[in-house]
Amino acid sequence: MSDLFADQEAPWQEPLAPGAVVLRGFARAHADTLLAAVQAVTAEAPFRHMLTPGGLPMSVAMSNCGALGWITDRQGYRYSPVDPHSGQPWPPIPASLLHFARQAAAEAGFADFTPDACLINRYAPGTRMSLHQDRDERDFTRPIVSVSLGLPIVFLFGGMERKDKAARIPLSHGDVVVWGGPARLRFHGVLPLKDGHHPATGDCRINLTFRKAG
Ligand code: MD3
Ligand code: FE
Repeated sequence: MSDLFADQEAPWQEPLAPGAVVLRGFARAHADTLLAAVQAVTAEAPFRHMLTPGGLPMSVAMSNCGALGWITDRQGYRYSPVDPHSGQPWPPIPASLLHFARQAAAEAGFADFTPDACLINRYAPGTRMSLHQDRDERDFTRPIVSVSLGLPIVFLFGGMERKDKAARIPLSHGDVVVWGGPARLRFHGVLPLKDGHHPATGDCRINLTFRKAG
């Protein structure tokens, strides 16, 4: 962190690119509430390592809440109203999470954001996510709101093509990023999580992404 910002109070906005803004620390004051909601959801729909279409388990452990959940298996990537682990609908998005995501989107200039899907990613040390686009949602005019909790990570923010050079953006506990407009389909990923301990999450990082999928 630059000394220039050492006396700046969270939250503050850091534009990344047209359509993309980091709300530094926006979730910090709500972290315990958000993590309690994650705990409640994952008691019903446990974290699991889904299989990629190629048959390899993802290194990220995932769960979902909402009317739709993002899944992958040998059949491919898609949204499903049912948790394949239980055969039951995903747990609903807790009101506290829904309210938080709506506030964050509004802060970034996207009024009336009502997500119907919240993907919950858990990173253990060594876990990474390679460059990809999020394009399984129906309407790319809706933003995605992402929330980082626990251990910090380096986020890769690429361009519209896989080969485009990716910027490295450090994301830490309480940071929220809103991706909309022309940033919505940019390639992105994260570098491997480094070992560490965080008071809020222990030895992992939790990322929430709120989406309007259907
Ligand atoms: C930029 N998750 O779940 S969140 C994902 O940290 C995903 O768990 C990462 O990429 C994570 O799909 C990154 C930030 C993010 C999410 C969606 C985006 C960045 C995005 C969609 C378009 C552009
Ligand atoms: Fe993504």
